[in-house]
Amino acid sequence: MNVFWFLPTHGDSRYLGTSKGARQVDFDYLKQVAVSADTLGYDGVLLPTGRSCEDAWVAASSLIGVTKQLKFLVAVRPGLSTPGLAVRMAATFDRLSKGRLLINVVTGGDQAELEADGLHASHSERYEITDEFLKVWRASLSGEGGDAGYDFAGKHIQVKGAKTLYPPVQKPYPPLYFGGSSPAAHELAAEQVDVYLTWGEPPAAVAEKIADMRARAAKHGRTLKFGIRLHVIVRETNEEAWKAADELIKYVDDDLIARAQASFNKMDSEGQRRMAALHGGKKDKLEVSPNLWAGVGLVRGGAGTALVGDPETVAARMQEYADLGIETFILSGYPHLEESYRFAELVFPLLGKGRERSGEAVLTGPFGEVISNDILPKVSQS
Ligand code: FMN
Repeated sequence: MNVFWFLPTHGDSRYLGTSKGARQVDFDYLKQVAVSADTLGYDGVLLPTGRSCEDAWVAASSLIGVTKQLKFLVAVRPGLSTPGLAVRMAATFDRLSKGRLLINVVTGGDQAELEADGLHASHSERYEITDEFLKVWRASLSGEGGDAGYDFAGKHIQVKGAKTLYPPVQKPYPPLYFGGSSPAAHELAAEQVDVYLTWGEPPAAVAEKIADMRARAAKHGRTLKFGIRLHVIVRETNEEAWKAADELIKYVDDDLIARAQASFNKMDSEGQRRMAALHGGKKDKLEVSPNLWAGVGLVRGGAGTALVGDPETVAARMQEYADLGIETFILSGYPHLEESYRFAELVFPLLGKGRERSGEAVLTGPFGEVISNDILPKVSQS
């Protein structure tokens, strides 16, 4: 099981929908979250992309030097850059970080946002562009075309003699992750990506998606890996966890929910539509399957569900998804710094994760606050 955390480049807070308890997301804060994730033993961090975030590439690059093993899942938006530029950025990042880049291919589901960025294309055209972009991206990083370089003449993208003089560390290229729930997205992922990502839908819906993706991939003679993006609200008891979920949205009122949902409804993202359908814009029935809570999605676009419960419950729900074929869990909690610690402290031992458990960190001194010169903290058995 790979466990990733999330870098909150679009803001962070203790409560949703209010500036109360919010914090400045500047370099020092991102550095704290990244260093925490790295030292705690998370496998990687996801950086989102879009108008509402700091730029993912610049933010991730700034954090290479302060982290040691952490991988960066950085978004590429086909259509906003040429494949040649994207290839060079990826190869350089991978070289400078010594092989710590993962690519999240984000086609985008908000036409107005994309038009503001200069991309004028319908949902299906955007997937055509992504398809062509990835063909060029993969071929040129795989060295296709040899010394003469790679040529491609597509409907949207044409390149002549594409070459990568400074190749990435990971061969043939940093792994491609991808999320998208429309039929066009599934078809593209089946043919071209390495890891298919879904937002945190109930296990039965995730099982259907995985079955569909596996069947489509098989037609191309391929197999895929799978990942899920979820928030998590874990506390020592179930009761405390559900109380924390209520607290998280205590400043969210019906007016704010209606405005947020109206804004998300303008998008043409099938994934977003599926997220919104889970709660229907209402606060009264948010546990949409056991321990899966849709409260975050009332006012947050994209990933809108959280696993809620005590450590054993959360670990068991994760195992349920793992049994379906999910290998990578991309998690987050508010605020992201404290919750990265809380999750690692409470759930990593149950998952066999963490630096101490992997034998990477050898503890040579007392663990916990020393009580006096001759009394050390009791050694916990869990
Ligand atoms: N869309 C963004 O605009 N920015 C992101 O950072 C982003 N990250 C995503 C992460 C995950 C795990 C998933 C599943 C989706 C993400 N998306 C993001 C949305 C998809 O990339 C996709 O563009 C959108 O869902 C529209 O495609 P669809 O209609 O096929 O669902």
